[in-house]
Amino acid sequence: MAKKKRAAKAAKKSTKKSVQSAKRKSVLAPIELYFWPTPNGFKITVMLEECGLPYVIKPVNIGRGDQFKPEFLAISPNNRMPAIIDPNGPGGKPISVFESGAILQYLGRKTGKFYPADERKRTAVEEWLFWQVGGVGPMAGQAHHFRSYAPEKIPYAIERYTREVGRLYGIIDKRVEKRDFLAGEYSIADMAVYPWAKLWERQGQDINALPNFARWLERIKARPAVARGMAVRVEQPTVDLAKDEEARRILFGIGANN
Ligand SMILES: N[C@@H](CCC(=O)N[C@@H](CS)C(=O)NCC(=O)O)C(=O)O
Repeated sequence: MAKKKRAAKAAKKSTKKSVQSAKRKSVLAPIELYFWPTPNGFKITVMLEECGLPYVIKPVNIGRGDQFKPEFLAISPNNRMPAIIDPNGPGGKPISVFESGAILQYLGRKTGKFYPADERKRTAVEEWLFWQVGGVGPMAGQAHHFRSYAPEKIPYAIERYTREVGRLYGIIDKRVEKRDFLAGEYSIADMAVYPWAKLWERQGQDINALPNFARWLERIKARPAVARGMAVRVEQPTVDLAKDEEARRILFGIGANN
């Protein structure tokens, strides 16, 4: 009897151990980040670094058309990176997420970090997050396009997007005059704007006219996780759009889904 009891106890202990180890494994299973080193990609590497979440990079070479592959479209139907697969999503089951803003919110909810649960604070973060995804990203993207990549220099387009980016950075300059970060505390909204805003020079902006904006950039840059996130690269040659005609054709011309 004592022998039977001991055996049952040992079996229970071993089951508990393997459940614990399986749990540990699934908790530690890295998030797969579909990534290319661009401002939209860096938003997510910064957040993953800030949260200390394990992740693996799955390169999506957008200059070679990886974004049109069926396996990528299955998780990101808009043929844009970034996207993630979290093997340990809701209910312990995998989940995929596309759109950088949705990914930042998902990771913020998952970790309880940089996306406050308090409704007033959360609403403020969302205002500035959506302001980025609907404004800064598209406008700065068009500024890059017409200033650096368009086959002809179109003064109207260059002026329009350069002026619009200047207007948006002027809004940041006012916003951070009396607070450290866009929504008060450092949040996913700052992480969304920073990788674009740090490229102000390429967007034709004058930083001397934006002293609070410049200090806000420095505050974010000084964070070790930001430095790590912004340093992530892929083990493939990156594409120089200014010199690479094939990449320009794929990105700006006749891609399968454009
Ligand atoms: N709204 C998207 C934009 C993402 C985006 O534009 N990604 C670009 C690189 S920065 C891309 O994947 N481009 C591929 C293409 O244009 O085919 C987001 O915020 O995630």
